[in-house]
Amino acid sequence: MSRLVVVSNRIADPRKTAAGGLAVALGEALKTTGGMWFGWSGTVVEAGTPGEGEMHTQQAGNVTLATVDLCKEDHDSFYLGYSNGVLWPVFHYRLDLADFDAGYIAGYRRVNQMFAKKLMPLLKPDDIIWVHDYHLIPLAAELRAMGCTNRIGFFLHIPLPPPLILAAIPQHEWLIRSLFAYDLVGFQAEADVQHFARYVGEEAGAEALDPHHFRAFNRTVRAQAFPIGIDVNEFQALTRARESMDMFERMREEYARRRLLVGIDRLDYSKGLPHRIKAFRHLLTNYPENRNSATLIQIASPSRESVDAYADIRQQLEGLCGAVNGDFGELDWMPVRYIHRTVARKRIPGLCRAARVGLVTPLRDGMNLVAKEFVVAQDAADPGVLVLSRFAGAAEQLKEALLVNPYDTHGTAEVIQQALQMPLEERQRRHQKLLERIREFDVHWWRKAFLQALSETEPGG
Ligand code: ADQ
Repeated sequence: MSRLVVVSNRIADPRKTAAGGLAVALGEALKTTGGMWFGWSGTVVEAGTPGEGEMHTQQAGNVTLATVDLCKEDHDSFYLGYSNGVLWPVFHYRLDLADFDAGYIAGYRRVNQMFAKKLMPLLKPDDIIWVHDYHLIPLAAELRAMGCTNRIGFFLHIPLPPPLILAAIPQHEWLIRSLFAYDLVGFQAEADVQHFARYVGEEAGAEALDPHHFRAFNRTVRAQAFPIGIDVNEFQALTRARESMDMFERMREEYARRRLLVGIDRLDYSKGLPHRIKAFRHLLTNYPENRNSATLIQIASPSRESVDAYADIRQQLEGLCGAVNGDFGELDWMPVRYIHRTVARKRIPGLCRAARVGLVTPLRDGMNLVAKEFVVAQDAADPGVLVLSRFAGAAEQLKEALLVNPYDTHGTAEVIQQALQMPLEERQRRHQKLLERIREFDVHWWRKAFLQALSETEPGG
């Protein structure tokens, strides 16, 4: 059996169980065949030389963890700059937040070249290489330039926007040409595959050999949707564990006479948090029976705080939460409990289970795993209702959720009211359907489907 080599910007030690579902799934795949996980060490060296980074390897059972340090200049231009200041906003349709002029591209190329240079000598001829996410789009092209003929697959965790949005990135053509150095390119949703197909047809004059094979730049690539899932068994076990049950019971007691809504996100402008608070405000205004009752716990964990757009969204969100609390709060009731800290993963299922409604309303999201976790955490006998943005990749699969347009904050408030009033029988029916689909397309399905498709491609073709 071929060895698996996973490459991602951040890596997780598969021996540590605290890691989330994705790390567990990839760790498990690596353990099955033996393999290597390659990525950034997480260390930023203040005075390092650009394009140079010390490499560290350690053995975790039959998995080698190989990591490289980044110097500050590379971290600023590759990670904060091009990856999170250009690709992240544009791929989430936010051209207004992208910083195209800052010259970050050189750092992005330099770090991808360095990763390829460090990885190349570690590779064996029949290794299967699986590269993850927008930080590393040109990695296969760099490896190919060094003579690598292995099978290389790429999975994009975030959305791919339509051609005319992508075309706003000065290097758009180079980025998409880089994808043709892979044998398989996986996306989260069918919509992303369609955007890819349209881009290569309209901008690169490519030929679609069939719905999943595209020929351009003298290479053929297979492109397909592999919607990522969660580890359902792991999350159910987490739901039944003591920390989670304690959390559930405390919340149930505290909100016995009230209705709890939850939102759990990284504090990111793609997650639609200000829109969500506005919708919640409309709920209290338009449906006064929710006053002194409906309470929103919004956890927004700190993320990428040194990127300006993230500081702005935090300020905006805090203003909106404060205003709702000021206008509607009572001495013994605050409508919004906003928490800007990371909450331990072990407590999240209990919180979800205690909630009558889960609000997952991103303006754009590749998939959104919180939506799936919320469903799995519910008590099947008395389940809460998922209110889900139609612009999350998860909406293609989770049709029995209540789908909303998060930009329409009045419409969203109406749907939240519908969720709060949904009869038990309908809640059970929807929950059962959602759970079945989440279970069928779990994270193990995702990993196997992707690796199976990759192993069917012609290596280096
Ligand atoms: P993220 O944007 O980080 O991931 P998401 O899929 O919602 O988004 O969450 C990933 C994990 O982080 C989940 O397990 C969730 O429970 C956890 N998490 C989120 N907020 C948290 C908080 N405040 N406290 C504790 N844990 C929290 C990117 C893409 C997504 C895609 C994933 C996986 O943006 O669209 O679903 O990768 O491919």
